[in-house]
Amino acid sequence: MSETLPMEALIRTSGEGLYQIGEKILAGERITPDEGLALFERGTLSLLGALANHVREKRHGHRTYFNRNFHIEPTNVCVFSCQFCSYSRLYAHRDEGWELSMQQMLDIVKGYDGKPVTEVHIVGGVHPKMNLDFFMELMQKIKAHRPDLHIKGFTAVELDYMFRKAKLTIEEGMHRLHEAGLDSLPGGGAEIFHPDVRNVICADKVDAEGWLAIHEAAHNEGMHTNATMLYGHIESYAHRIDHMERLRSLQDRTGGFNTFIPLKFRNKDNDMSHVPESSVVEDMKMYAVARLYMDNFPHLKAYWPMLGRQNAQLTLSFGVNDLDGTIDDTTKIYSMAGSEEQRPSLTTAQLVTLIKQAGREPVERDTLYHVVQDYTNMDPEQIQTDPSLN
Ligand code: V47
Ligand code: SF4
Repeated sequence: MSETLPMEALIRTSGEGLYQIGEKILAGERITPDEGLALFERGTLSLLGALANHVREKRHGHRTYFNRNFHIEPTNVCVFSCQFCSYSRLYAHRDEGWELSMQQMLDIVKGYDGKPVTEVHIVGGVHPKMNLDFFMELMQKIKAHRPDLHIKGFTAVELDYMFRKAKLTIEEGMHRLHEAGLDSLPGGGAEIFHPDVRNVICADKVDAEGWLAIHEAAHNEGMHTNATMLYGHIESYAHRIDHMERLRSLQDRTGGFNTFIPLKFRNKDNDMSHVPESSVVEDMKMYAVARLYMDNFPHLKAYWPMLGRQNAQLTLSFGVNDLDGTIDDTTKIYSMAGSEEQRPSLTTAQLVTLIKQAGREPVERDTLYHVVQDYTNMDPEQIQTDPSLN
């Protein structure tokens, strides 16, 4: 644990208003939307970092999670036209994109036979012809081949479209996919909930209420889900707080969220390329305030392919306790948006080293945060040379 005395000194000198907020956080009390806004507007990086680190260490010590997963992106053909998306192609231009067949996706899964991955993350564009029946069959076939593989799949945007096309209620659609083998939902499609921003950056897809209703239905079905926020473009701090407040309220009701994942907007080759990207200082403030505001979310994740591995390493001092996974994939959603990571993949040894260099303890988890293996006392060289670990 870090010492509290220097932090108390930091809080005492942080100025009118922030002092009380800091005291509240140290006492384990929830902060209000206005207090969250004050932290964004007036909190220095050192104050926010110290507070977020305090909360993180109180909850998780030095433990830093990652998992071993792979991604399948069924298609980048999409009926929607989000302004920030560098990856999708409209159906009329589908010859410029890709559409994987059932067999091609099963072959990707089979390519991991004998490898110690615990999760497949399935997410893609909203293809007008890939419907609920198609994806139910995919779930069933993946589970028939590898029953222990956790399937985390489909953003609320994909699900909203699928269920409406199948003329099913959210509850019925969710139940059918769950029965077919879907285990949990990733957090994508949330972007910024506030309509003033949403109507500009992704006007035509599911709105905030729809996104939240889908996650609530998944929670009621007994599934866990994640939540994201696309930050660092045209939104204000107040919009970020509004977004986090809606998620925090739903979590109070259901307790079904595992992880909050702020996603840094990247501006390459999309309709928002004129919008500058956020600075590293802004990124760290974002993670720190997320840790302080989202007090009922157990985990805060930095998705390293988007941030770059060095900045992801830095977030471990600003509240983050999860770095997603080894990933090992052909994920294009980020590389096409300008991420440094053109083909995101880290070996377990590289991820363990990254975490240890930040003075933290690397722990491999499964999707639901059960410990698979604790690497704290393992030498990265030993991991690198052990075939069962790579
Ligand atoms: O919703 C799209 C984002 C999300 C850009 O739950 C962009 O474990 C930045 O949600 N710049 C999909 N971001 C991916 C996602 C995700 C990723 C990793 C883990 C999990 C999880 C979920 O990607 C979209 C959108 O917010 N995105 N374009 C862009 N230019
Ligand atoms: Fe389609 Fe998702 Fe891209 Fe929006 S972000 S255009 S929903 S693939």
